[in-house]
Amino acid sequence: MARMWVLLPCFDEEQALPGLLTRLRETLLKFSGAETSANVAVNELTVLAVDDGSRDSTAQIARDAADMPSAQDGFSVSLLQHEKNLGLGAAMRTGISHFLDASSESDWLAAMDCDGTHPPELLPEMLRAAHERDLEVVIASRYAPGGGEVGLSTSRRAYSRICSWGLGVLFRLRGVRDYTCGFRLYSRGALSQAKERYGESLIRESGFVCHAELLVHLTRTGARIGEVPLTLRYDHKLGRSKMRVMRTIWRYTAMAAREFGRR
Ligand SMILES: Nc1nc2c(ncn2[C@@H]2O[C@H](COP(=O)(O)OP(=O)(O)OP(=O)(O)O)[C@@H](O)[C@H]2O)c(=O)[nH]1
Ligand SMILES: [Mg+2]
Repeated sequence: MARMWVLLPCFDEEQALPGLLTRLRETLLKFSGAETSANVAVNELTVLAVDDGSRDSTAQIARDAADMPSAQDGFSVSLLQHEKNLGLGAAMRTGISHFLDASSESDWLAAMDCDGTHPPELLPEMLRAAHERDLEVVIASRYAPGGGEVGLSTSRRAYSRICSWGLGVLFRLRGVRDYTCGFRLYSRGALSQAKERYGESLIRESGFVCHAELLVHLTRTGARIGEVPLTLRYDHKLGRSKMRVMRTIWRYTAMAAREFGRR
């Protein structure tokens, strides 16, 4: 039996967080349900909510969920907090460090947006893919056959595709079509190996580019990466977008210049 940890980087997500926590609790039952074979059984799910200086009630919502008397169903919430906003990359760093300190060998770390666009119900399938295809990182991918996006503007759709295409041309990471989506499953082994090599530089980017940077570093430390199709539900997005498109394009360029050609 393994434990699934779910890292939620949260910044002003009071609208989406309560519904996502409910859906994650329900998803835990699916891991032990008939559709999951015995060797992928998960009996505990711990949410790591990393509140990054939110100005709304995000932290309070996570704290209330964390303070709930521990239920018998194996579901729990831990709140990690930055006093002020340090960015998505810093939240990923905090969550990954906590996971590596607190988890056991057979545990898995999932990371996902908590704005309502990533369906947590996909997690059992991601874990099954990891076991059946011997993967250490599973990307929920908009660009895998069967994946897609609903409710996204044409310009945002084009922007995401161009970023993934450009990173693909430069880095050619095996098994990767979607370089930028933050919905992924990581094995403990792959993360700890990458952390051992890169230390605090495992994630240097403070913004959205951290997801692509992490993939590049994981590949260089030998992680086996694959994808399962994701339908991104932008029509379910709650709260405002924090993505600053021009700044993110600039950071992709800077990260690519820094990493390209390195081994
Ligand atoms: N911890 C932390 N999380 C952040 C920050 N900015 C965004 N996030 C979280 O990162 C996830 C992705 O942010 P989004 O604003 O949805 O960005 P996106 O999915 O790339 O683009 P849109 O959905 O169009 O906004 C969400 O869970 C946000 O709460 C930040 O500064 N710190
Ligand atoms: Mg989003």
